[in-house]
Amino acid sequence: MTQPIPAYIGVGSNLADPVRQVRAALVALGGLKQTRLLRCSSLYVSAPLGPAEQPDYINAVAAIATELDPEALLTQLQDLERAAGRIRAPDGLRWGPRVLDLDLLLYGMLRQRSATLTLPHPGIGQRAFVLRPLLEIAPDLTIPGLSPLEQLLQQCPPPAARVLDEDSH
Ligand code: ROI
Repeated sequence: MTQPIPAYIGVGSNLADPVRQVRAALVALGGLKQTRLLRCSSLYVSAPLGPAEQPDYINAVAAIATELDPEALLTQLQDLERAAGRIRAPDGLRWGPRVLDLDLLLYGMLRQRSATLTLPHPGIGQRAFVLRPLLEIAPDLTIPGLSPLEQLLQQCPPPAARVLDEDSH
């Protein structure tokens, strides 16, 4: 039996009722094989990073413990994206709106760079919509190769991220 590895998943949506999409994705992560859901952040709202002519995003981060290897976990995440109706855009439409985005942010302390998967996720240190929820559920986490979370967040460029007022949904 392999030892479960703690991993962090970034969840994002700005189409087709994003709050519902993100909540459903957090539940779905708990249902992945050989995987346990440890913690979920609050939901956060942020303006789009990338082209501005798209709706605001809802983001969250989940902590899981998984016996899947990183590539198998990535495949499972892509299956969930597809099940939610995500269509991978051709290259020209990079950074366009999406129904569901599941990013493998961290897999234990693993650092790797392959054609399919870079860990830690590139951009993790410059995105408030990842750092804020991560700080909420894992304040003491160290990202291999990067400064402490709090410091990264202070230096973070826009867009900012704020907690969603759950009462208004
Ligand atoms: N912008 C925000 N605010 N949140 C996201 O999750 C997000 N995801 C993306 C791009 C298009 C880069 N912009 C985003 O993939």
